[in-house]
Amino acid sequence: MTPILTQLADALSNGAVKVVDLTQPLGPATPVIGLPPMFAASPGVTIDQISRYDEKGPAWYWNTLRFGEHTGTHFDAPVHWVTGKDLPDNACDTIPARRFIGPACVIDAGTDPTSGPVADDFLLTPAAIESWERQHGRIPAGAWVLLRTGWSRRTDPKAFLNVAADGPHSPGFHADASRLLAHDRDVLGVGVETIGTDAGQAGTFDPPFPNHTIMHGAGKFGLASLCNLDQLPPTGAIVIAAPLKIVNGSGSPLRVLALVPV
Ligand code: 23J
Ligand code: MN
Repeated sequence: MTPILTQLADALSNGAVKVVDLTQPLGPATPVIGLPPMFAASPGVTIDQISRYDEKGPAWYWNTLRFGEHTGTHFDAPVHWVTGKDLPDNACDTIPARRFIGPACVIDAGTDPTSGPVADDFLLTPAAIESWERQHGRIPAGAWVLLRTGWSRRTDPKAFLNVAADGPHSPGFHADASRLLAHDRDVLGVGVETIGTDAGQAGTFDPPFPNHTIMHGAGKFGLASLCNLDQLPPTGAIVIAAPLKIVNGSGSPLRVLALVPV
């Protein structure tokens, strides 16, 4: 009997398992979330050169980075939200590393027969989750639930943020869907292709930003601005999403990798 990780190493080298990168590039062009003007804004990315094989460092190249914790493809820790502020192990440096890895359940918003094609204000409902489960099986405890909307195809930042006079419009979760996933399925967290894990209009919902409120209040995580979800099967992939070990960090840009059987 071949040891399980030797099997994995063999599968990676012979192509039976591929690695899919679910991460967007992080740079000055990375879009940042816009909040109503009474709230403080998160800065965009700046990358300043320290040296590049020059008089400031003749044999080395390196940069100074500046960005908000919640920039680009990033992780949301429970401490990010007021509902998760007093939970144990709720920050980037204290979450047990075991909780960064789990099976992926990929829910395609565009193929749900009851909702039709993905509208800008699409919300995943408990009924859509239960319909997915009838086809693919029950979402296991400790899963990453990834909402596939195709939103990452919006490469123009204006279309990606999709801000109208009444605020941003982008898909997300109905509050009852977040409750089902966090409380009844005990997921690790949810991942989305949009700028944040709440719908664009979620500031107007009851409660405001219900996915953040419910997920983080239950000690669950978020993954925002994912891409390449179309390369994942509905079940069968493993997702690794480990944030930087920022002391008391509320979140972090990260590299999100999926191991996918071919
Ligand atoms: C702060 C306030 C509202 C939201 C967010 C941050 C995020 O989406 C985030 O990146 O966590 S909706
Ligand atoms: Mn965030």
